[in-house]
Amino acid sequence: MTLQWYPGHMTKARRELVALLPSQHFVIEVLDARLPLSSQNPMLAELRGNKPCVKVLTKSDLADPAMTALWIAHLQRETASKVFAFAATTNNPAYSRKMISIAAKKFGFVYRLGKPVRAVIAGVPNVGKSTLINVLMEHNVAATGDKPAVTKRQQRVELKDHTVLTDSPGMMWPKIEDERNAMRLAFAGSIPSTAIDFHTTAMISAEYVLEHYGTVVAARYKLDAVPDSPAALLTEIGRRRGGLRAGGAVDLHQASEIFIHDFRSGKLGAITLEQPPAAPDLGM
Ligand SMILES: Nc1nc2c(ncn2[C@@H]2O[C@H](COP(=O)(O)OP(=O)(O)OP(=O)(O)O)[C@@H](O)[C@H]2O)c(=O)[nH]1
Ligand SMILES: [Mg+2]
Repeated sequence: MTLQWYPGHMTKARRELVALLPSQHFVIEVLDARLPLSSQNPMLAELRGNKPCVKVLTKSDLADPAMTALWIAHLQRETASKVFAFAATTNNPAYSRKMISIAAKKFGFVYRLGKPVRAVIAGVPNVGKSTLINVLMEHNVAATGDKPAVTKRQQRVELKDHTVLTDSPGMMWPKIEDERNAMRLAFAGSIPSTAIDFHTTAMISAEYVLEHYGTVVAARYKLDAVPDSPAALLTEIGRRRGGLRAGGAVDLHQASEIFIHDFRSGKLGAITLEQPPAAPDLGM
């Protein structure tokens, strides 16, 4: 299944980001902590060039904490001094405020009278960019929502410490090369329901989830054993929750929707969909 979603407004979002970037001191790239690799927009990396970047792994309350720690270490190690990575959750807004401030100082940007530090918040749709700006502002200034493409245009705000932040619309790129990356983005909700096939998305994602979090999934659906295949899992979910079609067949579409929804909302458990490459052995 090929999955492409690059509506016209994203061309405009890209153009506006290109126009804004030269005036920005650094970029705040928001990544979904459950898929820190797949939620990296390669177009953004290209546009950002050498500009310092804070990588914020949002929704960390929904991700596997051990994996998040590995990802932070990986991002920090990979990209040295121009990147500062941390994990964020709306459960701990003070931590996000502190880390952004530390990052700006680490990059050497401090407020001088009349010369604010400027940063743009960017990333793929629905990862929590506008939520982050609300957290940093300490009150709601940007619309948020549990679906992609809520933010339609850039929005500039000024923090108490005079940092000027710009929220930007979620951006995809014209062609997602790796089908599995596309599938993870769909599973996590960065691609709208109208553009995805629920059953295929659930089947492909369930394979990884069963392999790495099988017992968590079995507990969630009160199964006696870990199902031995994605199809078996969806059938069990369908039997228990999705209802049956006329003739007794399981409604797999409905079961897929339940599985996807349970993952997105965290009901499935704290799950991360991809692992960072192993750390190099330093022989110590
Ligand atoms: N559980 C949890 N949900 C979060 C967190 N941060 C954001 N969300 C939810 O994620 C959804 C998307 O948040 P937004 O801030 O609208 O995402 P966005 O990146 O601005 O999305 P677009 O503007 O559409 O690109 C909302 O339902 C938020 O409540 C978090 O730390 N934990
Ligand atoms: Mg937004």
